[in-house]
Amino acid sequence: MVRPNLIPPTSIRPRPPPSPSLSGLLFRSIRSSPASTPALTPRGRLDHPHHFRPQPRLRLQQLRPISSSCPSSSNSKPSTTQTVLGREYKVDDYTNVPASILKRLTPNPDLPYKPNHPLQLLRSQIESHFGSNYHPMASPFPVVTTTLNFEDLGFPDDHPGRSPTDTYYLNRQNCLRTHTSAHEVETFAKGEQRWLLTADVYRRDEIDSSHYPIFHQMEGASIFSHEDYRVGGKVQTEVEEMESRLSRSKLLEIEDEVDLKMAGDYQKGHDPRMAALAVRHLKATLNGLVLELFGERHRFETSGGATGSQAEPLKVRWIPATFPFTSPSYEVEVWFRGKWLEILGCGVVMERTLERANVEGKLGWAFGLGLERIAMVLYSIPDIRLFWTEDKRFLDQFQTSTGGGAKRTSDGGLITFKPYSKFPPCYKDVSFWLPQTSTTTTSSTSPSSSSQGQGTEAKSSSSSSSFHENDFFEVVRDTVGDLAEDVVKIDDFTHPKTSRRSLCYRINYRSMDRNLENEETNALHSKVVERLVNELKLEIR
Ligand code: FA5
Ligand code: MG
Repeated sequence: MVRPNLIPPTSIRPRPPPSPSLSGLLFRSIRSSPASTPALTPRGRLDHPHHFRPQPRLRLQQLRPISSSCPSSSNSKPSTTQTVLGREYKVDDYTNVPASILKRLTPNPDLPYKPNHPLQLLRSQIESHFGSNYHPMASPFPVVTTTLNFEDLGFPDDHPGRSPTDTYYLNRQNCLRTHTSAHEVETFAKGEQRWLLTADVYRRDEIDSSHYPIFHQMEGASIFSHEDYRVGGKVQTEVEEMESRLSRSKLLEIEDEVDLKMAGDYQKGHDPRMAALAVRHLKATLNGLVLELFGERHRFETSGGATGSQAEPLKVRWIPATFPFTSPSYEVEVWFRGKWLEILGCGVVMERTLERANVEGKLGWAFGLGLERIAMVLYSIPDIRLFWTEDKRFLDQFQTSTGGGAKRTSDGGLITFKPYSKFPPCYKDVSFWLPQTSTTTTSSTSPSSSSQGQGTEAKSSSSSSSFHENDFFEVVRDTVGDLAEDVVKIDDFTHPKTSRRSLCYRINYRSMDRNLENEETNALHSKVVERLVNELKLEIR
């Protein structure tokens, strides 16, 4: 296994006060379609800007003894500390990592380094594309301080992404990193200027074919000294080279008409000419990456070469976004299986990030991409759970002729996943009344109380003040693991007289590897229902 460079454990630093100028920032991207209608998320929900109000939290078996990778030498205080990969963490009122996630930390997930795994192929293809100018790194230890994950990056204290409904906390000071941007400050502080960093990240999120609580991101960044931005200097030369290479290639059509103001505008401290050049460099770099990753496949599919799959033209679009640590900010989406799939977020690095890293006189950009999402599009992998399977029928399809970085199978074809089985789904519904602790009840189309996306994934809001649907999803995942293919809310009802609210979710049970008997599904479903009653205090209808 190649681990080019390991980042040392993060240290706990005092929390600086949140920047008042950022406290009003929205976490979720604000998608402005030309007609200024709210954009639909991949799941067809409205993606709202939202105003976050902290809410009482629900705990999943918060203080139960937790399994650990390296058992603590003393078992005298099992409920006050927990050990993660050999390090001890004090349990407190924020602790919310369920056993099903802790188990996955052993061994440290490293799919992007597993030979002939699709994520390994993709990581090395991206690293080779960027070439020797960019230093590839990994960061195997998944726990970071909240300072690194949030404060250093300008997330205000009441930012929804910080809520325990969205983030896995070991305790108030430490969490499972929710994005690779958590390593920006320390990486810049080490003097790295052009780098790529791959790591596993963790989020409490919905359950469907493109969301998983553990996934992998690659962070990339490039910063230049002010001198490099002079007319005819290094940045301009690189931009012109990349742009002319892109315009020579007619393979892809990339839609990019983002309004600068919608993307957050240039930062006050930046010379607008330099910032504009940084944006051009960012866009040319990432459009070049999109072309590298999807160009050949696009040609193959549009020339009718895709065996059996519906050949569709590849569409890529740039949209404005909001991240507390970049401005202007963007997201890139790819049209996949009839919907827009967001594959990365990016922008011009905030001055604050470089100040925290003690880097002076530099300006540049960063991006964070979801490896699974790109691999799904690239190799036609229909379900994000497949990345975790040990089934040879999956893994054998990613054997390449030349190993890392190759896009071709041993017989020279483009790698395209061929589903080996599709066992029948088994739907089970669960309807329940929300606990009557709520003072206000908002409808499901009101602004969400939650957003992870560091951040922009849309969430459906189910905001009775003590219910968050991520808690519901967590119970499902923690009970049935990968046997839940997706979970969809199918009913939301408020009783006209009592104002009590009830919700109904449909859980789709399906194994990727075998047939699930109805009896087994019933037993699983009963366990889920039991935990909903005991842990979330829901009243089943
Ligand atoms: C971020 O995480 C930012 N840190 C990205 C960034 C880096 C912006 C540097 C600016 C500068 P976001 O939450 O949108 O952004 O996630 C980035 C990508 O991760 C998404 O585009 C998507 O491809 C992937 N992703 C997000 N949530 C999930 C999930 N639950 N499962 C799989 N992939 C996900
Ligand atoms: Mg996003």
